Amino acid sequence: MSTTSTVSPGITATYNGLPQQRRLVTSVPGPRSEQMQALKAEHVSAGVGVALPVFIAKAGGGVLIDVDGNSLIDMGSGIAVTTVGNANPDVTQAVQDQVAAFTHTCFMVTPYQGYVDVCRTLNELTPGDHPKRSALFSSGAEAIENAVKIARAYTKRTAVVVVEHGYHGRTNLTMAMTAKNMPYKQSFGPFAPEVYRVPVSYPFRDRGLTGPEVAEIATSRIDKEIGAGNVAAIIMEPILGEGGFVVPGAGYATAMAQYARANHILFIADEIQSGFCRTGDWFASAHEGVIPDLITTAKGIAGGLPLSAVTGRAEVMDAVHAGGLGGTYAGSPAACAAALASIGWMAANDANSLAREIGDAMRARLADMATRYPAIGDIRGRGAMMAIELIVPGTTRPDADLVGALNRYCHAHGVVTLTAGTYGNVFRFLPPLTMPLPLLHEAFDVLEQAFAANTP
Ligand code: PLZ
Repeated sequence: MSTTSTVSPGITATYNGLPQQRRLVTSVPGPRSEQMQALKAEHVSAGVGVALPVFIAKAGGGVLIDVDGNSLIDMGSGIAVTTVGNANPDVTQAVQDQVAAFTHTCFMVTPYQGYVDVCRTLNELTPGDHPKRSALFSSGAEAIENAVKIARAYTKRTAVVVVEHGYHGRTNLTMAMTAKNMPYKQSFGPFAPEVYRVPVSYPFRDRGLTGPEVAEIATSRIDKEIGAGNVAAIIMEPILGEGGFVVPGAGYATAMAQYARANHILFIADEIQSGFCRTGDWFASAHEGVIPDLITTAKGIAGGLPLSAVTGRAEVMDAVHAGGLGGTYAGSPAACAAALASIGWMAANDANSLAREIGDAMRARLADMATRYPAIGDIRGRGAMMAIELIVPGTTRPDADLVGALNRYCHAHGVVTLTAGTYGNVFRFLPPLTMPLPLLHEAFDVLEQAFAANTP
């Protein structure tokens, strides 16, 4: 094993006592992580993969500390979850207070105030000032499942329209709604019926078509192949997350929402990845001024505790019979306490400005790199949700191998990065909003070195 020794130059900040620096004291993964990885292979289903087999002991600010003592820069936030920072002190305090008082009652048996407070907060924060209601669940997929249940109960229709490159989860219904086969769907069918997929605006690959032009193709497809009168809901991510941070062309979401309204179809925004200040607004729907009928949230809502929600028009949310929505752990007291603390932190710290500042820094670094590395075909995203799509220079042919090589380089050099995209050729950046800017720049220095080492 080769021992490397890399320490960030001149970074003195700490977060929760953790020095905010990249520090490598072993190879990555180190020997302890390798031992743990062997245990994992022995005891954990092979179906559960890991992107980087480095076992984590502590985290906070902009770093993950592994069991070998390496300090890695966190450019993923556990897939857009720890937006307020890992082990954010406000969140840990609120959770500790809550679990010391009671851990669980089941809201459907004997309720508690935290659940109601989270719903009220969501009703206030989400786009639109119409009367709203919310319901809480545990995972993103569960929120999507429930949004579909609610939409079907309200409209008394069954068809659900989703878009190409969309991702909505791994349960049976949400697998059907997710576009990409590998690794999400392969060998897991049959899938839920009445799910239909239409084109989405993908400016980099649409050969000049505008957002409204792609929406026209999509809505005509709905008319001709499904029949608008059979459709309960159109569901889309305002920025496609797993699909590669595709930002649909201006006017696409608006046109889809208008078509939905004209045909008494509910328009549902899946903000599970894009919500809660990630894009520089509380919700990414706001960038287009779209007011969804229902909105699903999870991930960044609760600083790392499992919580998800469906929020929407009161008359829609109340159309379900009493007892029709729930779940043993849905809206658990600890997760509700974490959500209230996280949202409170976002409001008190102007998290949207932090996201925009981080986004501006990332976009500038990536634009600069694009002048030297023509494999960067597209730079896109909003706020602290930014990505590059890599192609064979001079074409739009996806270069997934290069993304893989860059990803391995970043991991080996102490930067935790994530990939994405239907073609596997997107490199995405989702730092926590507590990331110190010098550390963010260091992560991009490493990325630049990765390009230099892996391109001609
Ligand atoms: N909708 C928009 O991004 C989760 C998936 C990670 P769950 N995305 C990360 C993986 O490989 O499983 C996601 C999302 C959008 C729904 C979901 C599903 O959320 O909490 O993972 O169920």
